[in-house]
Amino acid sequence: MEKRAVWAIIVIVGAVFLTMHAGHIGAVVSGAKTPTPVVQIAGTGSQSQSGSAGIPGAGKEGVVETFTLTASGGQYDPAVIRVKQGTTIRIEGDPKTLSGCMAVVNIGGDYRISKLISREDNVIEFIADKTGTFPMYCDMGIGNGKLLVE
Ligand SMILES: [Cu+2]
Repeated sequence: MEKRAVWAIIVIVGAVFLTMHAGHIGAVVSGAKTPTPVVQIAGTGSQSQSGSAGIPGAGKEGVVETFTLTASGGQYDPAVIRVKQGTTIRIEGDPKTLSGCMAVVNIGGDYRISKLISREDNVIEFIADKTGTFPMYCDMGIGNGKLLVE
């Protein structure tokens, strides 16, 4: 391959990478502001009784807590989603701020959730049936979120 062609590929790949991870690079440039502490405390999320009685493992049967997930500077907000075991968690992702690799929301550990948030499909819903602290991160392994199930 011609040298010029090789350089063109390097430049294109670099540009794509920068676009994908603009949020993170922005965070690094702006001095990576310290993550906000616990924003969501159990009970402050909008709670509603749904008709979903009889959910397997439900401790707080039928309780649905809804969280709106946004991102800025490579950090998810709320940084911590905290619920009681058995709660149905409904995460409504904001497609405007969840862009690039931040659009892929992963919840690790035993939950193994991975979801691409889009305008058409922005909801992650599951039952918090396992207790513990689980990392919530983007497709690049950043985002610094946490799911706390007590
Ligand atoms: Cu990312």
